[in-house]
Formats: sequence, C-alpha cells, structure tokens
Amino acid sequence: MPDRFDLPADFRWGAATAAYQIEGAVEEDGRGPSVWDVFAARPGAVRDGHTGAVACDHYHRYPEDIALMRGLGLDGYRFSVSWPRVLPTGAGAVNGAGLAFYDRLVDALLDAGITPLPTLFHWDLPQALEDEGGWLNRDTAYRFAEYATVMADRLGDRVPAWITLNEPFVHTVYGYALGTHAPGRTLMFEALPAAHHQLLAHGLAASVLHDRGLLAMLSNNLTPVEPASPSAEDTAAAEAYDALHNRLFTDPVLLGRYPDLSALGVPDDIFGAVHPGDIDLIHTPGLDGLGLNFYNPTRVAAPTGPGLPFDLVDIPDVPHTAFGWPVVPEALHRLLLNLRDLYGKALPPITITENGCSVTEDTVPDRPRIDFMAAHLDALARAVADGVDIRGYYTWSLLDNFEWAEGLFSQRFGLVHVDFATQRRTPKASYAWYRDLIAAHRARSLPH
Ligand code: IFM
Repeated sequence: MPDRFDLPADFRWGAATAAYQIEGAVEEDGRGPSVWDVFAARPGAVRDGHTGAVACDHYHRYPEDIALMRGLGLDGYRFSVSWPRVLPTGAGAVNGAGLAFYDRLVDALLDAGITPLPTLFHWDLPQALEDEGGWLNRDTAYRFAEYATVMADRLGDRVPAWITLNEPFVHTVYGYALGTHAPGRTLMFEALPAAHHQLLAHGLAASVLHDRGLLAMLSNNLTPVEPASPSAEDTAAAEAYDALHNRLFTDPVLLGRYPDLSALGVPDDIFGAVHPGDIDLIHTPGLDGLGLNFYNPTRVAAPTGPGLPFDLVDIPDVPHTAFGWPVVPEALHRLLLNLRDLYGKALPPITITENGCSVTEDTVPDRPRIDFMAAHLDALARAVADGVDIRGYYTWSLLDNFEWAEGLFSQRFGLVHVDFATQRRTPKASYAWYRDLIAAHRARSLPH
C-alpha cells in the first residue's frame, strides 16, 4: 500500500473526536445531563455498563491531547461542543464555566497552529430537551439555532468554519428508530420527523453562521449502496435503502427537495413534520462544505419476510473490522464519483470528516489501521484525480474513546491508545505513520 498520495498542496490533514466520547467531567462546572448520561445509566444499554462519565478525561487533559495533535503535525482538529455544557437545560441561561472550556480549547489549538473545526451537535442532546420530545419536537430545531448563536458569537472571532450536525442518519435510526443509542426510542419509520427536525435545525443554524460571516458544513455518514444481484427486486430494495441512508440527508440540503420515500411507507410530508417553507429554510442557506464520514459500503437485498422493504446483507470475501464492517476502500472512490455525478454543480467541496477503523485485539502495533487508512487515502486521491473537489481528511479518531453502545474497550478507533484505568496515552504505530505521511506531504508541497 502506498504511503504517499498525490493530493493538492493545500490539502488539510486532521483528526476527529466528539464531546461525550472523550470529555468526561459530566457533572463538572455546571454541565447539565445529556441523553447519553441517562441512556448509559440504563442497565444493559451499553456494553459492560460503561458510560462517558470519565471517558478520556479530555476536559482536564486537553493540553496533553493537543500536544499529541501537534506531534502529528495536524492542520485541523474536529471536536464537538457539548450542548448541555453550554446550555445545561438546552435553552435559556448560558453556563459561563462550560463555555469557557471551549474558549480555552480553541485558544490552545490556535497556539499550537491547529485550526479548530467544531461540530455543534454530535448526539448529546440536553436531557431537558429530550423530556420535551427531543428531535421529535419541532421546537428543538429553534433551540439549536439559539445555541448556534451563542457559540458563533463567542468563538466566531477565532473559528471560521463550523459543522452543524454529525450523522443525522445514525442519530435518527439508532436513537429514534431502533433504540440502540440514546434516547432509546423504537419508532421505526415514524422516527423520521426527528430527521426532518435535525435538517431544519441545520438550516436555521447555517443561516446564523452565515449572518456572522462564518462557513457552515454538515457531516453525513454516507454509504454507496449496491444491490445483492441485478434483479429488479434487489435493485428496488437498494434504491429504497439509498433514499433512507443517503438521499434523505443530502437531497433537501443540496437540491431543495426530499427523495421519494414511498417505498418505505413514509408520506411526502414525513408524517406531518414538513411545514410549508421548511425546505427553503433547509436549502436556501447553502452548504459551504459537505463533511463525509465514510466507513463501509452497504449491500442490500429484497426482503425475505414482512417488515422492512430491504434486507442488509454481508459483503463476503473482504476483510472486516472489529465491528464487522466490510473493508472496501474502492467504495469510497465510487461514492465520491457518485456524489459528483448526482449533485453536479450543487455539490460543495468535500472534506472527509471521519474515516478509520476499530481493530480486533487493538494494540500499539496496529498494522491493520495503517492499511485501512492508506487504502482509503489511495481511493480518495484517485477521486481527486477524477476531478472531485476534496479539501481534507480527518481520521476517526485521535484517541481510543467511548464507542457509544459498545462502551470503552471493545471498539478502539484511536491513533493513540488510552488506558482507561490510568489515562495513560500511548501513540500507536498508526500515529507515527500518519505523522510521517503529513510531514512528507508538507515537504513535497513547499516551494523549492
Ligand atoms: O464513534 C463513531 C462516531 O461518533 C460517529 N461516526 C462513527 C464512529 C465509529 O462508530
């Protein structure tokens, strides 16, 4: 696998994390409870009863973590802001001590020469808003716009670009349809108003950011969907799944319309959630960059029984990550070209805002992670050569962290190993590989 890639001189290298997965300090300095605090406390909700109460203790150890980022030579660091740390009940009075943490973090990043790229919502909704219906309640979108205003007014002088939401597909499906993530609702397709309200929140927040001269991005988890066979039934099932996973979250933002969801039994107004004018609020602000979180392609077959209009099937004969996700780097190349062809001029520049893998028996010599990253960067570089405008790559993740329902130990995604008992950080082989890759790219890009 190559360890140098033909990428533009100004290509940006980064790493990503999320607040609840690393910060800990859930009861400190006035932070309010989030849906993840409440969900993780439910017996059986998270593997081994783990929670994010301490996680990587990044709230206290962020200087050490920024030193690790500096050691990598990162251009950018993607983190998320904990909404309940800033607004403990989701709205109303701002918690100055919570907001001050992000001031310190941003200033320390800038001192280290690293551009902060914050995500406003990475799944840790204030529990007080969940008590009012969470993302099923349209008001949550308006509370999000107020929260975006607080953040932009405080950090906008130092932070030029913002990601509004992380992976609204995953949050909607796992959190509201299947109940395997917080807030643990099991509404199946009736969860989809939560998707619409997140997209509305994105549109409202994008306007807030634009009004202040800031850039707005949205990070989606996208997957190229392939039918299990060329049959009409498998093809129709694949189209239905593609509409749900991908197009539901990109078409309204980029094209100003929802895809046809009738194969899922979902009406055009998404069970009454879509009000007149909503699509304009989502579409008109425009998107300054599409954040793409890529992990794997998805193979889909026609359903074998009643229930869902598709079956998700495995992709055999390829390696799989510790999570059981198929490793198909070429699928990233295909996805990037599909996006170019589907959205044309409506497609803004793309940044890979997550890509990485969990490794079975993860240890410091983590060769499979290096192979995974190298193969995906090779696919990305080929898409750049094919004319796709890709501005940067943020690996998931800087640190081993709290992997949601999988807890702390079973799915380690970090370039840096974290011993959760001692909080000792140990860079893995992938850390050294990524550091050398970034340095070599930078050296080649310098004017000679
Ligand atoms: O850890 C998650 C992250 O929070 C969102 N994207 C996928 C990662 C790996 O599961």
